[in-house]
Amino acid sequence: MFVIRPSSLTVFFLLFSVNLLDSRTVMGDLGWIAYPKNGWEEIGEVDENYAPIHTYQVCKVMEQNQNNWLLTSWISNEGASRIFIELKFTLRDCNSLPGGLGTCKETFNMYYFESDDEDGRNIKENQYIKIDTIAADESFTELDLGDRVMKLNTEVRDVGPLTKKGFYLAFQDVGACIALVSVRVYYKKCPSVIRNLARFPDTITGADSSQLLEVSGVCVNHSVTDEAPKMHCSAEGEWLVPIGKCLCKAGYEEKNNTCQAPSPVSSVKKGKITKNSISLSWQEPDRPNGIILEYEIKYFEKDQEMSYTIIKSKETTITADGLKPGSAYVFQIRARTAAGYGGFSRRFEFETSPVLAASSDQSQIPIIVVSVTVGVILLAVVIGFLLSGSCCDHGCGWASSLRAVAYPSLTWRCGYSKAKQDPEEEKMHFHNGHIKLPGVRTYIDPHTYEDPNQAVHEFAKEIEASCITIERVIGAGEFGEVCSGRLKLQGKRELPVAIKTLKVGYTEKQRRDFLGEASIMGQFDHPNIIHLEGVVTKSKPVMIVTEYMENGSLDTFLKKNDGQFTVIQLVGMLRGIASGMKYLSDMGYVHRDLAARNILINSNLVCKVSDFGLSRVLEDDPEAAYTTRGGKIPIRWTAPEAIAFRKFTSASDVWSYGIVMWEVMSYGERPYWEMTNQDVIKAVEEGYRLPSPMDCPAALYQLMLDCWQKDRNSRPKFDEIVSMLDKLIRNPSSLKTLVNASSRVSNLLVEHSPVGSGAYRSVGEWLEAIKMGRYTEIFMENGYSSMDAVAQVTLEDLRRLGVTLVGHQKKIMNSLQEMKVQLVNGMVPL
Ligand code: ACK
Repeated sequence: MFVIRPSSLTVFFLLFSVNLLDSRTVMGDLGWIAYPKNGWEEIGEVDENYAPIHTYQVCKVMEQNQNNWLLTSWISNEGASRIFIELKFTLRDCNSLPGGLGTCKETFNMYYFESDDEDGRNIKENQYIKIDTIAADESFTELDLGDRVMKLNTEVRDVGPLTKKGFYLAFQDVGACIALVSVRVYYKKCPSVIRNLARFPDTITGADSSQLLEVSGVCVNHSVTDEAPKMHCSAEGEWLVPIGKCLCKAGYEEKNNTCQAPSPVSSVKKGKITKNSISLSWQEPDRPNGIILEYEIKYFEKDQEMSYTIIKSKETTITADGLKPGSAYVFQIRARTAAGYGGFSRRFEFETSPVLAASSDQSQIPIIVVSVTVGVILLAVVIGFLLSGSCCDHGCGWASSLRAVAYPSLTWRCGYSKAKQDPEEEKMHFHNGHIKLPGVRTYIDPHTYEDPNQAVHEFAKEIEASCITIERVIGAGEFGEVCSGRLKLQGKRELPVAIKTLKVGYTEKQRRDFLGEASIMGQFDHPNIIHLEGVVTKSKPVMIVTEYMENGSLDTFLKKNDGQFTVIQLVGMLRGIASGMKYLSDMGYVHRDLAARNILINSNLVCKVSDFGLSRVLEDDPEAAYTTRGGKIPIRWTAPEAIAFRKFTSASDVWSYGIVMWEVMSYGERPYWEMTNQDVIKAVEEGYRLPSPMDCPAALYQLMLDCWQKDRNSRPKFDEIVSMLDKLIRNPSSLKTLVNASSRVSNLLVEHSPVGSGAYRSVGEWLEAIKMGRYTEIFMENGYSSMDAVAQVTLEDLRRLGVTLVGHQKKIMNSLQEMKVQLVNGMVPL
């Protein structure tokens, strides 16, 4: 059976449980034993289908010293080390039994005994281990009996770790009136899934109720590991915290969690052969798996594989010319559909015609002539190629010539249009693998392009506006509205997308800056970086189209869902952000505006870094403020050296990451609350740091403090942060130690000082001001009658005083911190 967990947070995970025993579905004898024989008895009832209902009852409420046992038969645990037992039973209310009150009980006990086989059946009752005393939520009375309404109770208990192959259960009655209607024994598992192109097997949950099992995924067919794929199977049978991914192999494209592509061309025939050319024809692959858009024909002179030529053709015939006479050539062909390239065919070998010798003594002449001619042709090809690679009209350099050869000229109705080339066929030459298609691993600053339009088309695909359906406006960006909608490219499934638009009447600079973001984003390919689908520049409005993130920006999302996630889920979010940042820093890209508002989160709670800009980076951020040196900087998120002398590096991104950690763990609280930017700069310079958020695991707060080291070289690197978070996720008990409440406050305050020097005249006034006036009396009665006394209040004190609502605790503790911060800032010399 499976249950879909209902959730307003749109976290859809299938939770699986597997029955080891369900007394309701056993058709024959259950084989359970009652001892003594006159204790528990089976009631021989049948349901409407005449199937037996195995109900056991006992009701010795008038007799003293009852000790009635009901032992199940042996139950295999099928390898599970934690099992769950669900009991359904009715229980008689003792008060409704006149005369039975003295001896009548309203509970019974459940036990278990582990054994590898059925031999354990004869063991003594005192060898059984008690699981729990079971009481009814609702007991029934005489009246209910009259109405024939029996109140059925359901109780679930779990047992683990189990170390043997199976176990017995036992139910002990000590004088109650019970009918045990059903017993279901099950274990939980995380069901097999495919995530990020990796297959994760059915996984039985761990023995410990808080244990997360790290499970490695196996890449689906035609895909290879990018970062080792892993997920964590929780004790509840949920898959959590996906890490890493597989990527479709070159020539395969991701579709519905698989990598599908056309099958190889299997039959290739030679046509006309001359001394310099070979014509070929072939048949469409047996399984095209889509519409074939073109074929790629790779050929090289036999034994010269390092120097090959590629021809692209939309037809199933080609002629390879410019070949050496009398030489063997190897050909391989592959087809491309919208899903990408299929595999290459096997190698087909054909030979050009030899040059016939006129006479024996002149036999060397044609060979020399041919050799010289071929040499000259080859030289011309090489020179031509080198020239085309290095000499570009517009000074665009190597990259653009590469693009011209690498991108075929294909235009289709709803698709991408790319650089123009020879219409039907085109040729590329490769030598020693010099022309390498994708795989740019270093970030290229679009500023290095003289023509920004060229940069955007280098890194972003042009989408035709007709492929986009705009559905609604979801927000406002610096350059225009942000909308949600759908993108349907030919041969691809429709995708939900976010669409940033450039408002009408833009200046050339605005257009450049707007598209600059796409030029940057288009260079990244990582599960924790927002994915660019493409741009619309050929029609108006100009648009940037990205993947759609259902839950929007992380700060708003966390504020809306305050307190609703487990620590592991929060750490999962942080791990994703750190992994995206590691990728960016490996690429040499410094973000400069890393903050929860610039992280987007999808329905699976996967976080992705977004908001990549050029000069406008910080102009568009409402948090960014002008510094004395004229730049605009989001002070609360920025490392001191970046504020002071604009030293932005991956290490300053690490500082910002620490602030994001703080935002996440405090569910979107504003860093440094309402302190002014100037006060924040001063406090940080003086060595003050944000205090730990409430209920924050000590290990995470320590990591934040490490990110906020003054010396940027002492801060951890993003790869270290990822490893550290992975370790915590693997070992969730390490997250159980929380920063204790009293040290939380003092972390920010190097010096402790009384709070009440002026801001509020009385405790009542303070509590009223923060709308917590209802607690004034309690505070006063418990000795917190002055602001000085209030300064010492800890979270434990609040709980003791009866402030049990987490929201109220937060409000009071945060207000105390704020007052202390203000006081300390007042003491810091300007
Ligand atoms: O918090 P939000 O809902 O998430 O409001 C802002 C708004 O647009 C202006 O930036 C939302 N937004 C931006 N990019 C995306 C995206 N790729 N998917 C979903 N929402 C987005 C953001």
